[in-house]
Amino acid sequence: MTKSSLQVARAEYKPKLPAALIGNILVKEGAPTQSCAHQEEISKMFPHTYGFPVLHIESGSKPLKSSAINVGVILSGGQAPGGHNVIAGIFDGLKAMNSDSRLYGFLGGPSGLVNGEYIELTAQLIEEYRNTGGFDIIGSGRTKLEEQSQFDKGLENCRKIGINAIVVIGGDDSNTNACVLAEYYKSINAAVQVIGCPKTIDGDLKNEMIETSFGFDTACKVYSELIGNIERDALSAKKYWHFIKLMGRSASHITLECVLQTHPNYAIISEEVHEKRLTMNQIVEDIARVIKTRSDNNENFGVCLIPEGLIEFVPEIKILISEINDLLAHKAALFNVLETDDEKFQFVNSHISADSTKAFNSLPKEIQLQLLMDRDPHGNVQVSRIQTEELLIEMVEEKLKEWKAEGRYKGNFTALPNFFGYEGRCAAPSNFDANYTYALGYVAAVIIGAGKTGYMSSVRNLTAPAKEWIACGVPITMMMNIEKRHGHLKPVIQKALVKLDGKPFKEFAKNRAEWSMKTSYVFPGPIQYFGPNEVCDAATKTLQLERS
Ligand code: FBP
Repeated sequence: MTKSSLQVARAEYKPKLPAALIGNILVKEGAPTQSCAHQEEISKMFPHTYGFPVLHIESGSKPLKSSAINVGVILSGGQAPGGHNVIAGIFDGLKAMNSDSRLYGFLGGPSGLVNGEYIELTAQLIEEYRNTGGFDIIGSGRTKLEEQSQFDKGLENCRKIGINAIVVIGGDDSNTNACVLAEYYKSINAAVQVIGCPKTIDGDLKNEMIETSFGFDTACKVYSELIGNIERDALSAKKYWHFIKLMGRSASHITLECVLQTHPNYAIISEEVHEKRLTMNQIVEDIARVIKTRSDNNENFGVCLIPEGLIEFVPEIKILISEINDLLAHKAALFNVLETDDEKFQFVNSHISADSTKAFNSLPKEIQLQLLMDRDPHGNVQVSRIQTEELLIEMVEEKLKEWKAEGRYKGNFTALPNFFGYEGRCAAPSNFDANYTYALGYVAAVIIGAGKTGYMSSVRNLTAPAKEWIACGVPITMMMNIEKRHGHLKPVIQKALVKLDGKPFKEFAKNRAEWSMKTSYVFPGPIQYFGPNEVCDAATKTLQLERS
């Protein structure tokens, strides 16, 4: 493949490592840990991996050496900038401990482990991918690893290849599965370690020990650049309202971060919708109110940000989706033979509650069909395929028409829909993500070298310069609680939603009235890879505020 000039220059970038990972390394065990909730239940479910100590990785007095280890790496779920650098970090970390160690990549996500599809990740191959975006070195997939038969097949494949450790690079669900896999292998003395790495642009895998998931920084910077460009266009032309949906399947961290970077006129945060139990009609009225007030000031333009997960947080639609989920899960055979849209709508309407029927029939046909589309392998509605931005434009238009007829609104409303998601997931990692991911991979190798299993690689103190970052291994069970997922109680890593009493949301809440009326746009411009530190290396506003 032909390389762009930036790719060639970027390949030379040497990610900065925390000082503790350079030279002699010491792995120190802290005190035993507990899960963040439901300690009794979780400890019973994970008898072999529960309560492990945090591993503190510090500068030591002698080099960390290991026997030759063969490691298999899996990229799981949605792409996130920096995945290739995690792999480079694992590779360099393993080789630093023993030059005979080898790294393999399972192809196409977790299914590669089960089906025994893999390649060796050689120095030469990895060289081609350093500091690049994407997961294309081995590909990713969303196969759920949860059945014992899958674990057994995976083990058989590891034994055939001679693999002693697996690194799962994934989000909360994939790391939950990594923990279950670690527990199972330990319980049968399989001698295969399992380590996780926190990945997802959604930013919802974070807690006391994980300050952010990788990819969030770069993706938000890409979206903010695009939003800033649109804001400037809106300000120049003064004739459009831009409704921009942003990725983030459940939590609204991406939307909130982009709000803080670009100061749009309106933004919805799903967690607030949930907390205040706002109906679709209330959301629409509030957007229309801002449009009207701006229009009264002769400003018939603006920018409105919408998190893609919104639809699942609106109370009446949340109930509707859960009823449709149950219906599609339990009566799939009957539903799948229906041919026409009308047959499908009739079938749904005759199986859901009266309130949900009302909510379903209030939606335009396209959205109704989108709600009936296939679920992902984890049973989630594929919210990135639901055109919430179009839905809101249509509903706001209707509301403004009503107000016009009543003489309350005199402006012009022309809206354009946008969706930013895939534009950011494979961008070349920012300096922050390039450094962070390389360090996460290196830490994963050190944890493997220390002979541990059931841990997640963790790098903290992320608003400080990279050399001051703190490296550790965190027992995955420490992040677990019990949640109801698709009708069953399951041990899962707690998903971090936007906290309404957290500093990032409060910053938005403090300024939103002003940002909606005065045009206070900020234009962040494209990610810079070369130049002054304050331009190139800054962490997200979310991280800066959370750690301030
Ligand atoms: P992960 O949680 O696996 O990192 O994926 C996140 C995400 O990018 C969401 O923001 C989005 O809703 C989803 O993936 C889209 O998935 P797909 O590309 O499989 O349609």
